[in-house]
Amino acid sequence: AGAMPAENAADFPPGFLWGAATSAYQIEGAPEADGKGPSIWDTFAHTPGKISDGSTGDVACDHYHRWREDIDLMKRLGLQAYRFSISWPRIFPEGTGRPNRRGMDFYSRLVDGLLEAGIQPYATLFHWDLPQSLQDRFGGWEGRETAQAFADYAGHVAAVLSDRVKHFFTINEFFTFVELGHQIGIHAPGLKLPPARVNQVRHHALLAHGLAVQAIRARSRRGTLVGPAENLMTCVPVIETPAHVAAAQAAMRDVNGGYTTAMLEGRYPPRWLEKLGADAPRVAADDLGIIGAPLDFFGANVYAPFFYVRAIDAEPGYEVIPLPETYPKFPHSTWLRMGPEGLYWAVRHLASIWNVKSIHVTENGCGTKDTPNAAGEMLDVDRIAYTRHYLMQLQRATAEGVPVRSYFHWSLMDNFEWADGLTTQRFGLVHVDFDTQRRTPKLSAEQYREVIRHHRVV
Ligand code: GBH
Repeated sequence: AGAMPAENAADFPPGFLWGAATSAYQIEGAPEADGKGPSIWDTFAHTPGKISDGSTGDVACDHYHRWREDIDLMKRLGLQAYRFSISWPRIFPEGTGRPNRRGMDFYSRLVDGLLEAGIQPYATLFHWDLPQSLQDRFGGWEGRETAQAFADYAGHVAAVLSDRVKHFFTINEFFTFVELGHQIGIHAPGLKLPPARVNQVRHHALLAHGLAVQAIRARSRRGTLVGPAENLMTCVPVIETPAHVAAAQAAMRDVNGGYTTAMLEGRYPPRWLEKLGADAPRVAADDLGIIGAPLDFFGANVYAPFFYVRAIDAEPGYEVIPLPETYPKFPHSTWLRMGPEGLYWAVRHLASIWNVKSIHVTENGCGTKDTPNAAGEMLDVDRIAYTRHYLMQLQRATAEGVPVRSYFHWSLMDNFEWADGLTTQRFGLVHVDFDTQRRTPKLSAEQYREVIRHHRVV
């Protein structure tokens, strides 16, 4: 027993919150209920050939009707917080105009149910399900009007919910819907625009975030907190010495130049603009001030690191090195790989480069197949190992004083994994049988419950 670690050495800080995350289109179903308008994801998923297994989000987890049962699931896991997203076309069926009371009531009931269960609600305002009408009328994010429409919607939601919801995330993962939706075309709206137009889309999305921060502050209760939920492209110093760490910081600011750096510095870094050249976006006089408005917190979705980085003498003082091949790729994903130290560096960089004072890990998790064994159990040891290793890195960060307030596992339950559909890979702690809607906690759910109970990695 003499060799046991100190009693509290592995603990997370007091008050650190444990949660799980989902998003509206991925779990709700009920695309026409209570006056909801169509979103670009309804349209995209119904376009033949876009979703690998031919599925859609028409039913998904049927959470719109089963939310009470799902809150019970959260209770059984011991969750202290739940991050969900609000479907914009449920609130404004055409993106603008008169709010749809019945759509809002759904989220109002959900929030009440969470609070009754002792679970803190964290609401994301945009997780990619843009009202189709905005796509049709303004060219979606190509139109500056969409940024203003988003702010009006965000302000309305905050006015209604901020008596009960304290944390609002503006936009989830700019990079994914901008690049995958408008450049590569594998996400809604499925466009392959030339660079100048993609850059304008990106700028409007950032502007939407900034305008929404203003609108939420103007219309919510005092004490309401707002920030983005962004997937950082995390640069890991190849060796942890001051020179390589500084090189990784410089690389970090450049590779995240179009998103995180713009929000946290209120400017596009010079090397980023240089790279865009003549394709740089049109930027109105006040835009970067709006985009760079001070935030209450930063939400980071972290799945894998992007690069290793080393210091070199030549300009720009750093060199990007591919990740080790021994950090395996997840077999059912094109992009997901192991790389736990990415979580440590993501949050450390936020605090050390940009002096962020409050960080939420808004997503972290992995996609697997999860076939039941003969006894019907899901022994998802890949998820267990993934979570353990990433949490050990997060714990190190908190022990060093990096101000991380919470961790949200992606995802509470298996759901509609965008272009991969319902069945190609599953991200849930809880298995969902999409024929019967039966929910079955996987072994990783038991692990996560014990993490929460012990407030340390298990
Ligand atoms: C998150 O994105 C999403 O927020 C969530 O909705 C989703 O279900 C979950 O993760 C699992 O996928 O195609 O090579 O350009 C995950 C992070 C980062 C994944 C960017 C897609 C693009 C890789 N995303 N990545 S590539």
